[in-house]
Amino acid sequence: MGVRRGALIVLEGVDRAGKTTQCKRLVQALRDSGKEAEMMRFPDRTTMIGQLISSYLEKKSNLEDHTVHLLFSANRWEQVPLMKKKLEQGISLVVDRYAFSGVAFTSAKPVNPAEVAGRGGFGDERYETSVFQRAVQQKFEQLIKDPSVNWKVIDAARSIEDVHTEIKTLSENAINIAENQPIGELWK
Ligand code: ADP
Ligand code: 2DT
Repeated sequence: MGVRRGALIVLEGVDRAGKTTQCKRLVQALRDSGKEAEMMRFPDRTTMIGQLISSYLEKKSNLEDHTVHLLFSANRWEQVPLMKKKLEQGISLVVDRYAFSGVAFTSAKPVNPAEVAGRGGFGDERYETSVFQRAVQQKFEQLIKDPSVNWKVIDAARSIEDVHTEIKTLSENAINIAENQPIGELWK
């Protein structure tokens, strides 16, 4: 019998929902229970493409909307061979944002720029305004209607511990199911 493959576990949501906190907690908990798990995040700002994205997000450079969308996409594709290898080796990947953020953020951009400008907000990076984040949230709500993706909706307005307990249980189930299934492709 071959190695049982790992699961691809993606945490999506608006800024400050607690994704990074929960990804770290989840990887630690999975490891503590003897499972192999690693964390990844997108955008991965460490690569050459990631540095272009980072500069754009920090408003140090401007990029045309389609161009930056494709950079985000390329920034995932450049990691796909490594991700597949790890999954095949039985390592579960806990990923802080993935292609759903790509769709949600780009498609939220038709929000009236005049309305977004000047509103107080979150941090200083591009997209970090409450108006834009509301538009992103609505896009995520559309995306989770897609039955081809195994979505679980988590109420993030609870304590870090309560949210973690739920994510851990759901992830353990997902890992058990994934073990017996071939690696699929997103949106195929
Ligand atoms: P994201 O990665 O979604 O942007 P973070 O995990 O970085 O969010 O969390 C944003 C901030 O909120 C951090 O200061 C974090 O400690 C805090 N935080 C995360 N989860 C919770 C929670 N369930 N309750 C209260 N504060 C939280
Ligand atoms: P972080 O704050 O999580 O580093 O994200 N984004 C992300 C996109 O617009 N398209 C994408 O494909 C991805 C993965 C979400 C930085 C910002 O980048 C946005 C917030």
